[in-house]
Amino acid sequence: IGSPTHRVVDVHTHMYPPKYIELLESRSSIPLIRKFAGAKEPRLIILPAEAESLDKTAGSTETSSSHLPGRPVTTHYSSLAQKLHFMDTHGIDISVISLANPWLDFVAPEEAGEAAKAVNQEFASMCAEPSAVGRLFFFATLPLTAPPETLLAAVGHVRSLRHCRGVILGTSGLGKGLDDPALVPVFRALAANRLTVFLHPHYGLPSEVWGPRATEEYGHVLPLALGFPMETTIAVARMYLAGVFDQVPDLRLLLAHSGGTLPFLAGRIESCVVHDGHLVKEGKVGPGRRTVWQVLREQIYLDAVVYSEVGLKAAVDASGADRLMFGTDHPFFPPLGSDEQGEWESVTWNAEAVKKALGDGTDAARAVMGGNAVEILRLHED
Ligand code: 5CU
Repeated sequence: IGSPTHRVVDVHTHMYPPKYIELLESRSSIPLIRKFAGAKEPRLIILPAEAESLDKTAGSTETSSSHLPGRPVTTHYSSLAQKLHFMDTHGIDISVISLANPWLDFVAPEEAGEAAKAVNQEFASMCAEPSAVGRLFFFATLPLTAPPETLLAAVGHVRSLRHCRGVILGTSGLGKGLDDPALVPVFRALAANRLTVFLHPHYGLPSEVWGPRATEEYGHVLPLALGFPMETTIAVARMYLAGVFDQVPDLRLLLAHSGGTLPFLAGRIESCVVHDGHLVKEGKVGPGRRTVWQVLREQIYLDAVVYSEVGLKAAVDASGADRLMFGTDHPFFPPLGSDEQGEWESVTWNAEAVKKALGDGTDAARAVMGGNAVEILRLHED
């Protein structure tokens, strides 16, 4: 896909570095990595919806891998050489790697600061490897469970790391979501240091929503296809309603999965705001109010990980083609019927969606495939 003048950049691509893998291996409740008798690779079990099937496996003799909870931990999760091979296979020039969910959300407050330092240092070292220089940048991880001073110190630490361009953040914040006033100083510090926040879901929706048949019969489809995007949508809507974007106008958010359902639902959010008697009475719907549409075009970027030109066109219409950036979600969604060392159809679907939505070889398509990321994340500065 790439050429010397038109870089292809993957802004949504994860890694679990060795220290983090060790941490997950040492755990007995989710998130964890566990070996199962008869299975070649250990399994990574992270999603709340997977905890139920983990419990069921405990009392079962079934060892067929399609019945085991989670996903196999292959070299794609932690190996730098494998990441570079994946990039080469798909014509990706530059990747902005990030720790995958659930980051350090579960780490005890007194351990979180050191854990974040270790993980961020591992990312910094990977990006500084001779084979990776100029090809890898990263979004760092914050110790959100740590005391406020440790958390703010972590922002200071990551801003000094040469290849760091932002931080990856889940939706739980300090435990009360991203509309928590206590997070505003953190957002201010990130904005002041030009660190983009890559907002990524993990928790989905409560498992009752999926009904009693989901665990046995529907696999990962409902939590991943619907729970993840709704979680992101709700988190950003809450930030908008709390006025976070006005309080921190320099804050820049890159939303995973093309903003969840935000491009599709922004009009409905707007209508509900304007027709809410309570908000109107409180003067929150006055002439100075920035609409959700404005915030989408001024403070929000979207990745292009939506697998279809239909969703991608909505993202372009909402945020503009100059705010969209290609991504793969590697190492998630490997091909199940072909060699993992070859092409991944999950990647091809996203690249095809860009071509179909914006035209093959157009300036807009090239911008989404890499030009936007180079500018927005300053990837020309090594
Ligand atoms: O397959 C999955 O569970 C995931 C995940 O957990 N996180 C992600 O970014 N994509 C897929």
